[in-house]
Amino acid sequence: MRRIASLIIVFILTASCGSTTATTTSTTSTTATTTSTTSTTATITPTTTTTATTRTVAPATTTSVALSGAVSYSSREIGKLAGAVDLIQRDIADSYFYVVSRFGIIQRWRPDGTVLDTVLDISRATTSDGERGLLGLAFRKTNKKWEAFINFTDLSGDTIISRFDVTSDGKIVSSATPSGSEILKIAQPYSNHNGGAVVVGPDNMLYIGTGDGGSADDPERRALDKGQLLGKILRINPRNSGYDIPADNPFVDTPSARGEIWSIGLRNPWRFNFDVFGNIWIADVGQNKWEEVNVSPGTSKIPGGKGISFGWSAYEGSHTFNKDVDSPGAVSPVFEYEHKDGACSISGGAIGTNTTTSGRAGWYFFGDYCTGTMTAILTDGTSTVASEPVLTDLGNITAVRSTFNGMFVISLEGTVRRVISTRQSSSVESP
Ligand SMILES: [Ca+2]
Repeated sequence: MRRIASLIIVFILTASCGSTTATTTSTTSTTATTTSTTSTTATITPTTTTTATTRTVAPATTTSVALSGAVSYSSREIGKLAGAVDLIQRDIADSYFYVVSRFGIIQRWRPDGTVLDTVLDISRATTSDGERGLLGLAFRKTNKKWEAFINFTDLSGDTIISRFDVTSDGKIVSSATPSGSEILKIAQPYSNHNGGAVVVGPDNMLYIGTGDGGSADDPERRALDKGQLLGKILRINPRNSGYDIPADNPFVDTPSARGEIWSIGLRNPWRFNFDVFGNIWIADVGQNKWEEVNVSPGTSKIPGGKGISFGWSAYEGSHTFNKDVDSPGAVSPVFEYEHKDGACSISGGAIGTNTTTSGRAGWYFFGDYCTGTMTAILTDGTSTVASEPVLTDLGNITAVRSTFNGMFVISLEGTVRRVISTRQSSSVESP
């Protein structure tokens, strides 16, 4: 029974992968799985070292699911921007990539990586020491009008979310206020763990990942405190300046809770995103031992993560951490990996489609900042059913990002590489 349920979830998550074409393809491969479960495991390595210990999640089922056979990976450098931390395609009708540098610069690149122009320069308004700087960018379209949002650290070290108008041809309008109109400011008690992601959800609301404030071990236990904005995913509806709190946010009626909060219990959700079906995928950076990937199911109307606790700092990954706080019902990660062989900090993340990563629709791709390795996992929604190494020697990986037709891995040294997957022909031929 558990097996059937898990296959169904695999199907749902696998189908959550982008275009209609990709969805159709995954349906086919998943159907094939149910009829020939053991015949084509190929080179997929079932997760052996990262089985989540139990909390609210049943033990990982060790189903050997082979969805698409083996793939091989390669990468190709397309361009460089020092301090690169993000890459976004605004719209399928706009082929340019917006590449974000922590030093306060946003460039537009043609898809071949050549620079078209610099569309934003807030280098004088931000400080980029430590984990600070210009950290994230998102675009939103409302009634045919585009706007852009950035997440950056101001000169006092506090987090600012600001807004810009965007012209129909994709230029960010910053002449009046160079760093945009302030939407939200969050005081940062320490220099590290500033979060950094700013994401427009499938419901067209703005989601913001905030770190727990920094230092180490969540010293003021902020991450599970619903009265504080730190250590959370927030959900707001920006106005031209300032914002409204959506009436359907989970804690708007909870006394002493901040209505902006969408999810709690996060340490430093540096990169998170939604797939096209509304599931949320959060790569949360760990403390001393465990890096983690979290998934929470959702829809386009009620995206994943609503009212969910992801555990920190009662838990680091699925392991008890601060014993003086608890988070009953916290969701365990679907995947975690230990700090060994130099691994230290997860940088999420993109969900593959058959357009971006052939043969790996529905898989989640991420990197580690310290080892420079990239990994792909396939989850059934509660645990990981397959994982495989993708590429190594990628530098200090800051993000893995996807556009409408490509997947990219970005390093702090500035290198942006396109990730290429190639399906292998079947290796199960008879002699
Ligand atoms: Ca967690």
